[in-house]
Amino acid sequence: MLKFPKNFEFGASISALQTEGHGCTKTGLNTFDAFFDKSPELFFNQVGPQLTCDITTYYKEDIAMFKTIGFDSLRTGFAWARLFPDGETLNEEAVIFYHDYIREYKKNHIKLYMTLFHFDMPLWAYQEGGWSSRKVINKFVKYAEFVFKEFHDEVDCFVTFNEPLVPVFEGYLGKRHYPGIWNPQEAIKQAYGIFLAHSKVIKLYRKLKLKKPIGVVYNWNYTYPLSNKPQDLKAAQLHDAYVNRGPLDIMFNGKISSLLIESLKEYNLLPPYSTEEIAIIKDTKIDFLGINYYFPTRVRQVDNIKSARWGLEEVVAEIPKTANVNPFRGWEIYPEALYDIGMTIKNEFHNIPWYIAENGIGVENEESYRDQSGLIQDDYRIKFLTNHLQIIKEVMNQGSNCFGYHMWAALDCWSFRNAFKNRYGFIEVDLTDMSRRFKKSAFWYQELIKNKEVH
Ligand code: BGP
Repeated sequence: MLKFPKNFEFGASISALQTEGHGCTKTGLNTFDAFFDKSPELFFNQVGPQLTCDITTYYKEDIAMFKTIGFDSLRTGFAWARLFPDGETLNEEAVIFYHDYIREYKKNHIKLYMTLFHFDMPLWAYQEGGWSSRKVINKFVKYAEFVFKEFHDEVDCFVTFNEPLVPVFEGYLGKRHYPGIWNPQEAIKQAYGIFLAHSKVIKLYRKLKLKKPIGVVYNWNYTYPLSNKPQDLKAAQLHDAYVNRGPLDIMFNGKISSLLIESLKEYNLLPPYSTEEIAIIKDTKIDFLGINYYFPTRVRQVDNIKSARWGLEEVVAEIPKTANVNPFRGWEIYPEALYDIGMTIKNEFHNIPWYIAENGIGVENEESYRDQSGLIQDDYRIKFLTNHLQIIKEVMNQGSNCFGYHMWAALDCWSFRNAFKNRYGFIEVDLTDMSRRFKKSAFWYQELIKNKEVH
């Protein structure tokens, strides 16, 4: 049995785009709408982001169910395109909606984390150049300022970005996000823009002298070398510098590691920041760090590198044949990485308060696990969570300052490209009539939260 401290927060996370759809108020289009419009065949069962689980209609019922499970806290977010559909004009209806929505969490005593940006770039912002445009960054800061002034008193914690580099990797080096092209130069420019936007928002927050904690949520797919060969150890360092520790160092400590600088210089990709921007980035201090953890990355050096256009082309990620893998999502299951993450935060990031902002397992066809009473017997989820919580407790015992755990997701919701293929929730959503129903794991989590004990 594992006993967690009384004030350890257990909860779950969701996001605006994945739960709101286009219901309830008018909303501007975002890049996923454009992506779906252009290539619906790329989305599982051709289901786009317009509907999702429609939390804007069902939020009272949903939040009541979250309360029944007993969540101490929950993270969702604001949709920039809903609040400012054309980037300039405020959508008053959306302001009313968010007040009602947030108050419902308050009424149910659920501490609320609100994210400003969770992959949902308004289409106008993309058309104006996305994060590589200073104009877009300034509009993002204005949107943040509005949110802070309007909602500060009701929200408990703010998050600037969820997984800041994922839209960059998936949009400019992969196919899962818009525009789905391969362009490392543009990817790097977009990434630099995101770091700057994050720092500018924090600077504004400090200037406004707001007191609620503000942080960032980073997906830390902890890097391991596939072998002990020196070239693979080097590949792991490089991967870490580009993907994990490097970006965190910029956002957290305001510094770019020398390894990253060397590699960026080699490929002529050094940051285009002005002196003033560098000063803003250096000055950035967050209050907490959220970690999304699903899987580790195991890497080796690419054989025969010929004409790499950026450092990560020197590195390849592979899942060993012996690894334990979630067959539906193709992600390795390796809870032990949480120990390494927690110790790295303790030793290299000033032991800042951190929490698991997302962790969970997506499973296809959960219908087949339904018992005679109709309950989905998701024991695989209970096992997955137990194994991860065990490691979290171990690293806490070593003094790492972890204060909470949010499971992805509070309820089944729409996922980028995968739509409703893999289900993640404690609560199932029947898309034919939108009815909700607890899964077995919800009752297990309810018990766990009540006693702060994992059996
Ligand atoms: C994270 C995202 C979430 C969620 C989760 C599950 O990267 O922050 O929004 O979607 O992954 O991944 P997926 O939905 O792609 O299976």
